[in-house]
Parts: sequence; C-alpha cells; structure tokens
Amino acid sequence: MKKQLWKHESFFLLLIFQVQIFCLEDDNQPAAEICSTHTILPGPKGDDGKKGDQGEMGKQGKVGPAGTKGDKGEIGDMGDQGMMGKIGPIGRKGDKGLKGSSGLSGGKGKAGAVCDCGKYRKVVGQLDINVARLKSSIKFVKNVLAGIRETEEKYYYIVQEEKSYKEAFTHCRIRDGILAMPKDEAANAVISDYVSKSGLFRVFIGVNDMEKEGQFMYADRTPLQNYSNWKEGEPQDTSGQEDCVEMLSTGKWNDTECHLTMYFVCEFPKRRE
Ligand SMILES: [Ca+2]
Ligand SMILES: [Ca+2]
Repeated sequence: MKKQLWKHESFFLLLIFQVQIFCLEDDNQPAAEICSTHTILPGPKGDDGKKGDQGEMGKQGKVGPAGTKGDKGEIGDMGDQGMMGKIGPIGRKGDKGLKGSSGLSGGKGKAGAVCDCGKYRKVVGQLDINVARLKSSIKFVKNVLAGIRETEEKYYYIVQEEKSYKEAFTHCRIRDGILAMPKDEAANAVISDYVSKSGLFRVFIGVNDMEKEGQFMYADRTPLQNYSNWKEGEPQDTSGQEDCVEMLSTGKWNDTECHLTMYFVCEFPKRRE
C-alpha cells in the first residue's frame, strides 16, 4: 500500500514540476496569464491584519558603560569623637631633676619584729660573742703580763674584775684554769702576798660549801684535807647564806655570800715537760 501511495504522490509532484517548467519556458507570455488557468497555484495576497496586542515586557538590557565622574560634593557634618588610641611605647629617660629640699623628720618607728633570717642572725650573734671573748682575752693577757705569781707547780693570777663566785669560777674555767685552791701553807702564802701587794682587801678563792653546809671543798670538788687558814671565828655561815670563801689580804679565809662581787684569783697548772 505504501509503495502504491508513493507512486501516486510521485506522479502528482512530477505533474506540477512539468507545469512550472512549461510556464517558465514560454518567453512570450507572462507566467501569471499562462498559469492562471491552473487552479493548483496560491491565490493573491490578502488584506493587512488587525494590529496585534502589546507584547510582554522585554528582558533587562546589559549594564551600560560607566558614566563620567560627577562634581565634588559639599563637606559633610563632623563625625563623633573616635575611641582612645593604644598606649604608645615607653619614651627615653628624662634628664635628672634638681635636688629637692629636705623634708621634715619622720616619727619614731615601731619596734621591729623578730628577725627570721635565722642563720645570718646566728652568725652575727656568734661573731659578737667571739669578738667579746677576744677583747676579754686581750685584757686578760695584758693583766697577766703586768703581774703574775708562780710556784713550782702553778701560776696564780688575780683577775681585777668584780664578779660573783660562779662568774669567777667560769672565767677561770674557760681559760683552762680554776679558782685558786691553796692546799698548803706555801701556796697560801704566795697568794696572800700577791693580794696584799696588789693593794686589795679580799678576793674569791676556790673553796665553798655549796653542796653540803659546813663541808667545805675545793673548786675541783676535792675536800679540804690537812690544810685550811680560817680567820678566827670563821666560818660562821652568817644567816645561813655564806657558802663561798674569800681570802683577806692577811691570807686568812672567811666564808661569805656567793652573790657578792669582787676580784678573784685563778690558778693554772704548769705543764710538765
Ligand atoms: Ca656555809
Ligand atoms: Ca663568814
């Protein structure tokens, strides 16, 4: 069926083609006149149609080129004050100013607190002690050089500083000596001569009954043995307070109160070679 239809259409188009060729091939007659007899050609142009409705709005055009620069505007109003700026870098040191006048004296300060700088305080304290000992030693040596007594076994030295019995005992002890202990007539004679020649009235010697009333002993804790040289009527232990012994310029002994202060005699053993 399609092939048959195709044949009919081909025949029809061949017919039109031949008619047109016929119209164009005749140079002596206008084509319209010749072909007007053929009803298969289009008719004449019709009248103008009515004006159509307004179309829809077109699309936005492209951005145009930049315009020329406008004139300078007027000066605007003053703005608000700005925030404070950051601190600048430290400036260079200024020149030294003139010395000011002296101020009024300050009030008396409060008492200082106890220093807690332990070891320094201890060192300074020890230095003070050492200096005091040194001064005392120098004074001691000067006095020793000024006068000293001796026997075959001992040196005797009168310390011309007023001290109680205990202080005198310590004074001799720290110098490797001891309060003088006259254990026989010869030793007592040397000491008494020393005292009287020094213009003294009395001195402490190393005898006491502090441990047991009435039982006198030497400073080295040995008891009196075969020798003593009590003044007549002594010891009488007045008021029960006389437990230490002094030697008078006569060489006689008297028990007296230990807290009294007076000069005293130290003795030092001679070292045997
Ligand atoms: Ca006594
Ligand atoms: Ca007495």
